Amino acid sequence: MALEIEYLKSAVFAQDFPKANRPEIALTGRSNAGKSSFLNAISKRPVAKVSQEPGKTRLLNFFDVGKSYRIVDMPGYGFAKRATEEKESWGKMIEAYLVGRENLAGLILVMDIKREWSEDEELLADLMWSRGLPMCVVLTKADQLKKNEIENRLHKIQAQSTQDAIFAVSNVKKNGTDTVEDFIFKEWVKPYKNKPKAIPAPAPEGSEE
Ligand SMILES: Nc1nc2c(ncn2[C@@H]2O[C@H](COP(=O)(O)OP(=O)(O)O)[C@@H](O)[C@H]2O)c(=O)[nH]1
Ligand SMILES: [Mg+2]
Repeated sequence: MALEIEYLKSAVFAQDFPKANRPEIALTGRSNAGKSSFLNAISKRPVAKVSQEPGKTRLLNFFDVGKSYRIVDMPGYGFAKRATEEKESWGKMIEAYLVGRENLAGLILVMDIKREWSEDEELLADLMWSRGLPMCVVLTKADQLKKNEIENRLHKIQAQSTQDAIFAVSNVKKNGTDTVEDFIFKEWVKPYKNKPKAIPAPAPEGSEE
């Protein structure tokens, strides 16, 4: 089912992030992996062009999904040609968000189905693991492979990554994209909402309210 996805804002620093009042799902992957196309595939209307505007490609772009959660489109990694300094600032921004964002509920790692799991993907997986947060892997451009090749790639990436939740999709044909969205909603967003709120510390005995 297509979703109401609305661009909210772009930011780099935590003080500029929207209020942490909804669970957020980070969307990341190499540039050209198909992040924006994936966002568009699950959306009623094209929204991802926002994140392709010059200047916004290096920011965290926050999108509201219906009334229940957010997707945060992150800048693509793997800019081999970029200056080291720039790559470093990218890393710091991503890490600060993934490590520090209190309402982060999961990470969607988007990969071209023809690419191999690499050190970059492993780093992201480690970050999520260290926080005890879930992730899934979305292999895009499945329309470019035959059915048995898709199966082979799924097995290979699973062996390389040791991830459990791996999906093959076609953003252009919208094959498998809704399955991913259903999974995120059922496994990450709903449980987050039902998570018991932290119990406030009791007032010290004899204290007046
Ligand atoms: N054939 C095919 N092309 C795709 C798919 N997803 C993305 N693309 C193409 O890959 C290129 C990069 O996609 P984009 O969504 O901009 O990647 P991003 O940089 O990760 O946001 C574009 O030319 C897309 O049309 C897919 O599932 N199948
Ligand atoms: Mg993009």
